[in-house]
Amino acid sequence: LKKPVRISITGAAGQIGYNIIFRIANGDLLGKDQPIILQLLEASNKKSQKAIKGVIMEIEDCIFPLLVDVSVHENPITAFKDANIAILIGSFPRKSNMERSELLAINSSIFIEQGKALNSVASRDVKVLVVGNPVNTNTYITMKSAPDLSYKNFTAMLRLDHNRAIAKLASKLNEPVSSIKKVFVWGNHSLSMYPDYRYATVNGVLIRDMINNNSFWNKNVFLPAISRRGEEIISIRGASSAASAASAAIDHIKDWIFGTENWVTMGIPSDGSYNVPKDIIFGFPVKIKNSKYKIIQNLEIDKFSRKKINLSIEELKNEILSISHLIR
Ligand code: NAX
Repeated sequence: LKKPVRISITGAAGQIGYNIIFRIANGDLLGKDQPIILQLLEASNKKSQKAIKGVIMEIEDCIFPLLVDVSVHENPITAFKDANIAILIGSFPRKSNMERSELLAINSSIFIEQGKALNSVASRDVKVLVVGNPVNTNTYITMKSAPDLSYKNFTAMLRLDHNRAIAKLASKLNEPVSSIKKVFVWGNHSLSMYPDYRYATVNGVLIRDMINNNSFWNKNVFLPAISRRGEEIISIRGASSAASAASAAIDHIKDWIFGTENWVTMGIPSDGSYNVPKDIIFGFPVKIKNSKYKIIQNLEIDKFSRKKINLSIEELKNEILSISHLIR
């Protein structure tokens, strides 16, 4: 029998947590022959700790054969102990009257603490996926708070934006989602993101040729549709994306572990590629082999793309500037 894999999940009683836990326990992430141990972290307040106990009761009742053990924590030091995979979903939600800088400051205290805990107790090759917003900068803070772990252990979720871009192109072209390749999203998981289909193909044919290089559609329909998809779902469903976010997180980690020849989007610390300043967490197109991602190189950056990429860079530099005094 395989050795169980330890998976820590924060914000486990939240919407995304409630979706992802059951899929992971069912084997959707690591396969039907891989035993797992879940270590669930929730905020220490009474309400959250009570809610997570209810989730545990449901997990028990699912009698998942792969689930060897599940534990609840309010301290990241115990929650991340020996973790092989850590999915950081819990974060402080934005209140309507809150400035982005305030949100960043509150969240930085959460992710500094969690980064330090990962640094001291997680497995040295732990794969960390941060989902909680503002996700790029939360990932940066976590990474910088864990100096003994490689920067390559830390990633941010832009996969939902990536999947949304594929879904949109598939419906525009009336083709199955699986036939669409080489779409990806540059930058920050915010309105400044830049979904890029200049290289994308459907059954090997360049999509931009099929739609006559339609820059009007790109600028006025496609880009806003992807960057505003989250808001649109909130206004229609009455709650933010949860099942699709959980699904994207599974796609992200699965590809990271098992590899992919397809281009996928990961938020990763920049190595300076495409003039993105080193270390900032940025959405890049990658391929993955032996659990190591590699940025797709030598893509042409035209004037429009440069402008879009620079917008995300500037935004992220400002986010980091607003919290940098907290992490030194
Ligand atoms: P919920 O508010 O339903 O759940 C968040 C949970 O985190 C709550 O149960 C809360 O008690 C817990 N929590 C808060 N502080 C914590 C801490 N310090 N330690 C452990 N747990 C803590 O939010 P949900 O809809 O699940 O979304 C979670 C996060 O994902 C949000 O920040 C959201 O903005 C972000 N998202 C990111 C996406 C992405 O593409 N990167 C897309 C989906 C989602 O919007």
